[in-house]
Amino acid sequence: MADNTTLADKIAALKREKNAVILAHYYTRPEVQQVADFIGDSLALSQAAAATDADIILFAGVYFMAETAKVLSPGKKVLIPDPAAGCSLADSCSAADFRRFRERYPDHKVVAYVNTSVEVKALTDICCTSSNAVKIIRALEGQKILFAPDRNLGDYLKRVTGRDDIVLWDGACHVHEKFSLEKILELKREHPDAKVLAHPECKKPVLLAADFVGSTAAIIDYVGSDGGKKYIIVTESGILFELQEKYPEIDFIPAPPTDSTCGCNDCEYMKLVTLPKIYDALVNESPEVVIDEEVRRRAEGSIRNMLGMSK
Ligand code: CIZ
Repeated sequence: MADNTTLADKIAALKREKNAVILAHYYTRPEVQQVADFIGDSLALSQAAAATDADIILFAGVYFMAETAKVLSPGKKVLIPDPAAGCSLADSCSAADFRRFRERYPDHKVVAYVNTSVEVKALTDICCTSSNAVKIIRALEGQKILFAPDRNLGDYLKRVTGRDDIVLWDGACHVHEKFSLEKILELKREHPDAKVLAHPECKKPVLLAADFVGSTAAIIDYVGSDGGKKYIIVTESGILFELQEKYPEIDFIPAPPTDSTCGCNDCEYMKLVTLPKIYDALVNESPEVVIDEEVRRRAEGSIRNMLGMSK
């Protein structure tokens, strides 16, 4: 069994040989982020997928992200190292249920978070990510809006934009829902000099206790511009790798989930992506993401609408 360093070298050689690019999400394992050509949130990764001239995109992330890359680059081979890397948000919103839900609001613009299946995106007018959701909702002033699938992000959007009338789907991210106000307050008592930075998929009481609320990219940027020395980070623990790489002199304290006395809050799906699986996927050029062309075409409209509004 090769060690991680050897595997990383082999992965680099395979990428060159096959003109492949690895896109990795901030929530993946540190050693996975280290072999990536591009690390980012789902917005930046979808922009990178749309722009790359590689023949193969290996998506180190969860399934809906790889699907988005395939939608934007249908002529390329898109590989997902572990197709079981799902998403509780995407799973909370089946296309059949969503279609029925949408039919109840025929005069509403349908805005769906990218954390949805390609079939749900095909039923959507405009996608959004946590990086651009506020901007997209604000751009729809005067129009009725249906937002899916994250009720916490949706509730946050209502508060920030003053749009109380947004109709919400009732889904949640199983990782962000596990943060509790009690644990955050405990950490604040232990570290009174630390600011709390939270992801908008967290529940309202957690967000109200935070000094800053933003996407992973926004949290990383905030630390860069804030000038603080200590932060309590309330999102999936994978982000700590990028934070520590970028700001080694700063102290980051990961917030634990409710059901733990210590440790980080991990997304088990993101952690399914490992170096051996990346290596195997590049060798075999499989598992590959395959999407029905009609569904892909319809989903592409909602993603391109988002990209157009995110410039
Ligand atoms: O949009 C993403 O990539 C997710 C899932 C989180 C974030 O805020 O970046």
